[in-house]
Amino acid sequence: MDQELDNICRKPECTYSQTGQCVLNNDALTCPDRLASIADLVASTVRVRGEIVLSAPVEMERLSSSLSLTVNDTKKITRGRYCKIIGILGVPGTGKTASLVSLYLLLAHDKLKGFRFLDSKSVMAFEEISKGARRWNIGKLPEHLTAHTELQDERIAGYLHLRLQQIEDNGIMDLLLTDLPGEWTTTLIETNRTDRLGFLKAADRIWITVNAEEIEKINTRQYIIHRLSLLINRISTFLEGKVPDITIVVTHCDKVANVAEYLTPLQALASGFDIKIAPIASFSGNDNVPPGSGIDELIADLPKMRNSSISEFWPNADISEETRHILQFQNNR
Ligand SMILES: Nc1nc2c(ncn2[C@@H]2O[C@H](COP(=O)(O)OP(=O)(O)OP(=O)(O)O)[C@@H](O)[C@H]2O)c(=O)[nH]1
Ligand SMILES: [Mg+2]
Repeated sequence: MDQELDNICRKPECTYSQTGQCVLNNDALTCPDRLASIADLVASTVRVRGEIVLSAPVEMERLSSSLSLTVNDTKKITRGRYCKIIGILGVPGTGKTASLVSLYLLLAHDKLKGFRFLDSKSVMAFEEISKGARRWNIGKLPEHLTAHTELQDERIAGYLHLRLQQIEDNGIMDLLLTDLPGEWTTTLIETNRTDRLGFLKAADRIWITVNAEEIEKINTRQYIIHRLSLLINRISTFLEGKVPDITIVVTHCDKVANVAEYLTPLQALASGFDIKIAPIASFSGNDNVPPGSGIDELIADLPKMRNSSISEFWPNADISEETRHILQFQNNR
């Protein structure tokens, strides 16, 4: 504090030099007890005010008010940081949102094998979609633990963000996962509608959810498999051969035994990319299958990127914009 201002008042208890306020509420410039000249006081006050003003707060990332992240929001996260984009497709009710809820709840309870939660820029969105599952106390599993997904803007994909750490080597991985309404997949299959699927061009992985119960039932099996093959072909055509690996995520595996054998013929559709099959049970009413089964394998498979030098979680080397698919996608919008 300025030495001059320690002696500006006749009263020893005066705290003007600390607070800038007279304890007697006198105007500082006309106070009868002041010692310093008005000119000194004005000059010193300006200096003191300069000193006591707090430094500007560190600018925090501000994300839009919608719960999931917009492409613009993701720019703030992807700036200088490699994020893996996971595009999740699947017709309504096949368990896209449930898989995200299950992943989030496993992380929240520190039960995702091999990983720990570090951060999320979309906690509120995860909280929102997890509400139903949080209310479920052990007992009979309700038919619907998640609500049908609806977007604020029916044409723009929203993203959910997670930052995870792999326990084995402390590597950090940022994920941006879409939570889309199933109709986006239905219209891709039925009418080849692709205008709102541009984000797939930036995807590092595509998950396609399918309900194991519908594969198990003989009367729906062939129909579902046929539609899955149509979907994979549509994606492949849309992405003009630059297709990331696809994982067929077989949900509801708490309810039926393994149905993967019926899906393996679909792997023949992979040309220049891989098709993997991953059974999961996002929730479970079956004592023998813990809720969240298979989610850890799904996540552990993500760092294994095909044909990529970026196989480690968090590469130290700078990545040029040309090799960053999300940046290309953002720049081309
Ligand atoms: N038992 C069990 N139930 C599941 C599983 N996955 C999803 N469900 C149930 O199936 C319902 C539909 O799942 P959602 O995740 O909402 O389906 P979605 O694919 O997001 O559907 P849309 O948002 O309509 O496209 C949920 O309410 C869950 O109760 C699972 O692995 N096991
Ligand atoms: Mg949904």
